[in-house]
Amino acid sequence: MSGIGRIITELIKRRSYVASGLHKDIRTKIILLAAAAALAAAFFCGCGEKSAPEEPELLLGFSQVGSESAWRIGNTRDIEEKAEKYGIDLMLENANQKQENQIDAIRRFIAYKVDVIAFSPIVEEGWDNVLSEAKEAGIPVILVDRDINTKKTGLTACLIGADFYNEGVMAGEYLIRKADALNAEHLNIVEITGTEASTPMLKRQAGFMDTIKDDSRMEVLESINGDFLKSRGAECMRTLLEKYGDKIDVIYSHNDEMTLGALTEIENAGFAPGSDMVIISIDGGQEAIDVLKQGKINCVVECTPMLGGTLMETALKLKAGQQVDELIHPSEGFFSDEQDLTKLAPRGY
Ligand code: GYE
Repeated sequence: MSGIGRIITELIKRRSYVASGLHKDIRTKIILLAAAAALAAAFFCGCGEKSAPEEPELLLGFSQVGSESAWRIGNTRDIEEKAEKYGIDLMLENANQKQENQIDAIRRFIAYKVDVIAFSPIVEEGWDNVLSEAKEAGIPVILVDRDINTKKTGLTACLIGADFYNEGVMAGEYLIRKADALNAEHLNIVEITGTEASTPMLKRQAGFMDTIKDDSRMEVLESINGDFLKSRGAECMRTLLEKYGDKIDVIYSHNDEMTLGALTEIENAGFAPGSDMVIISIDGGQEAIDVLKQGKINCVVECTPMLGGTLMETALKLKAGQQVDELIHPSEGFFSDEQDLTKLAPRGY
């Protein structure tokens, strides 16, 4: 394609995406204006001349789950910042917690012929059709944060995200150490889980349960779905307190938001979180770490949302036709009342 042709196609591709939320007529006018501007620019720059070499470019479509937590907001911000840093054009869509919105977004990315598609699947099932469409269009797909479950092969290039099973193991191991430290004979545990059928929910539960299952001191009273939301965490805690009251010894919550929601309810019910009840959380956002330092949370397993740099590097490799690792886990630790946290650097989310 000629230089001018390429400029026009690119402009139409980009501008029409930006305008996709607008009325169709306005959109058409914007596209025509963009095309006319490109033509005029090409004319005044001197038609037959060789244009300056273009920067290597990449158009990345990313469908985010929503804005349900500090983790998620930090993750979105990091992806935006790293796209800017790597000179990558980012088409970012927020699915507001709905799988059908993610499917629609992926279809739009395919229609706009992005170079690479990335998304954080809200749940594991139900992606075969739309991902087969991306495969047919020849667009590589990167899974960010969460995994999918499929019998088909070759639908995705790789997964960049935390080892959620190991996070559950770290939570369970902390509890075993805590039981030793407390000389506990028996501990009644309640679990507030993340979004049903999502990878972090399934694996954080499995890692924790596998770790404590052979310890006869541990009894799980109930697992209840808090959907990773603060308001649901509070609701779940109210239900659990009404049902079990002071029988509850331990709360294992799959993210900081639900933990923070639950803490208010625990205090309202007259209990001291962190001493009357052991509180274990996951994510490690600043607010939860501050509460841990106050002694109201006992352990926070780290889950880093800073996946943007690896995402951009992987997308560039895929566009260049290079091999990428199928599974990339960031390294993660945990924070607890066993440690001196006075010198801990700001968390950044
Ligand atoms: O723990 C939670 C978020 O998928 C790791 O989703 C992510 C989880 C995170 O909303 O806070």
